[in-house]
Amino acid sequence: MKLIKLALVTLSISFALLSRAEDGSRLWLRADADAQAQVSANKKGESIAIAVQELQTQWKGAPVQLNMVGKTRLPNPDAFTITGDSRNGVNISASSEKGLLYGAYHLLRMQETGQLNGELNIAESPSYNLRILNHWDNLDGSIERGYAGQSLWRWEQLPETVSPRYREYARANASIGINGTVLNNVNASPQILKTEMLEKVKVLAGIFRPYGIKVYLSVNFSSPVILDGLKTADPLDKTVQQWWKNKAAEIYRLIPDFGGFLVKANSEGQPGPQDFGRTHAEGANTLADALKPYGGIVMWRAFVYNPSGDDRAKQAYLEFTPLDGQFRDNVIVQVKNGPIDFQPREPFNALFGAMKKTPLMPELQVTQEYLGFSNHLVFLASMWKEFLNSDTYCKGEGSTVAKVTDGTVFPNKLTAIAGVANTGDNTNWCGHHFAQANWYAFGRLAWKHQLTPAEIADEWLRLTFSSDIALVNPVKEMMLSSWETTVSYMMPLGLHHIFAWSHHYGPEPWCAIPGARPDWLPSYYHQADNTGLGFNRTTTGSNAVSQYESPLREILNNPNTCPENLLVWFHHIPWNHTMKNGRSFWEELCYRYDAGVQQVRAFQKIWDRQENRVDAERFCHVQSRLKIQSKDAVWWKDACLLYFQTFSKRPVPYDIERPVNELEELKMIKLHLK
Ligand code: BDP
Repeated sequence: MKLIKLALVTLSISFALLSRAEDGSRLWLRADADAQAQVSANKKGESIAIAVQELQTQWKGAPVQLNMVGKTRLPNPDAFTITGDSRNGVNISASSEKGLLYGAYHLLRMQETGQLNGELNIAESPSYNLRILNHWDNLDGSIERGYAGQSLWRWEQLPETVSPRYREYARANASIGINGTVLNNVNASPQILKTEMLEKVKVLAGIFRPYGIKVYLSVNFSSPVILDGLKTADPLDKTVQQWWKNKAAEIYRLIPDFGGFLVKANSEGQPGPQDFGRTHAEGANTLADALKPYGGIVMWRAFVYNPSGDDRAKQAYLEFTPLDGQFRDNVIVQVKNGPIDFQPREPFNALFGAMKKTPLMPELQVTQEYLGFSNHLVFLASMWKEFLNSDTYCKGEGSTVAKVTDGTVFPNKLTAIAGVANTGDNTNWCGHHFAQANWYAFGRLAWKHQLTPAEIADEWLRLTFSSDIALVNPVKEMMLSSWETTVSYMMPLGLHHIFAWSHHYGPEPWCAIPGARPDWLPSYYHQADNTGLGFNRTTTGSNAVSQYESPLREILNNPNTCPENLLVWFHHIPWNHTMKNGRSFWEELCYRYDAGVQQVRAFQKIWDRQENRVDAERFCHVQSRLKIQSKDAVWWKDACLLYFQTFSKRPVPYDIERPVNELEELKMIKLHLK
């Protein structure tokens, strides 16, 4: 008898543990679904039905009424108001179904993060009208720069078989306001536009539609030639124009609310209008004309540079500013936050503010191509806010990047922002549990760029882990310092692109591949020599500073006023240059690398203290990732300091941790990553 009892007890304990097991698959949507709220709506519809169902099962307050109101009251279709009292009766109003859905998710978020205290008086309208994820997913299921498994899209099973994750994906996005998704890689296979692929896209579009998400596709500029054997893809050729018109008609027959095209042209070997002596504007306009009758748009990327040219950081500006005013009104130019390429820290791209007659949309990278893949804990909201808050001075002080892209400074109707997704088919979606916070933060900032990283981290932690302040406070601090920490151990003081060849994971400042494009090698960027370190982009160098407005260009041009965190981005700094704190530049470099290492160690301590507040599965996962991050930070520090020391010929300050690796051994590390 005793034995049986014992067995039962053991069984129930393991059941309890099992039921507490957490694999991260529920993301930030973990509210219990056992509520029985009274919810009514003055209209019927697919999205309203979702809003009603979400509230019925999760809302624990007073009855909720969903009101569809006229456009005069709420002109932005995504906007909503929430009024009333959470204890007596709540009203959510919007002029579209989507708006009501966003209102429902907002109310639930308030409940789950403990922000309800009776009276409700909320009015929200999105910062950007289009809030889009870019998936760099290939048709064979692989993901370029993806670190969370294979693509979510099972092309080989579609259109017949539909994964349950498609709906979960749509729901997660809708809950944070994302309303568009580009399904395939910017290095686009022309095959995506074949009829049989479009039939598959149609199924995804149908699942995403009730969640307010439109589907877009990346297209290859040579599609007319490759798919249908046209003699040319010249955008001014009549047969080519007709081809795009026919293709658009075919797409819209299948997907009436199709969003449009994303195009990477004449960039890193992709075909484009310049192959035919045409401009980016001429290329974009041909596609835009085809989409125009259906309300579709073209997102034309400005990520362009070529090996023979000028300083890579200047090229997008040089190619695009002469075209300002030449694009159709359904074209928006998509510009990466920085002028090079999603580096750990970059100044903003000078195109922001410079294109006065063309709408621009920021492109952020949610996937951590240059920030430790899914091994390092890096909360990117801090980086994105620094970028969005950067002052372009294009219409005087206060013309921040956010304001020049959200319709405030320039009255553009088309406003948008894109994030390169970090999702894959891993159970926890993003590889690292904390990488989910970056997906979340992208959506939240796209919706409301005024939110602070602290507010976003706070919300996310409460939704994803717990509202226990003994967890929220220290872990939030860790998240908030994690980007700066990573910059410190990877590329402090404006260093950039000193990554290992091709995979961009570890350090290889010494990398030299015979015959390689110079602008794909670290020495192009760091310019280390016996006198100092850094790329001279001042008026005595490449003069990239002059692409910025005054007074910013003068501030950047002077090493004494240039922000120190961008010092060697803009200047070749002598090793003995005196920093603001009195240290020499070399010493400061050493201290920054060391600080990065020390901070990751501190993260490990913060996390270990959470053992009793986090389920074992997620706790151990994050703990083991932090170990990797800690080891990698030492690897970065030793590699960079030992290598740059061969130029500086100065000692590593004696009070910081000594190198534990030999430079020659570090140089032999070759990772076989993609
Ligand atoms: C770089 C990536 C490359 C992308 C390219 C792009 O290394 O894989 O194709 O950007 O954005 O960051 O087009």
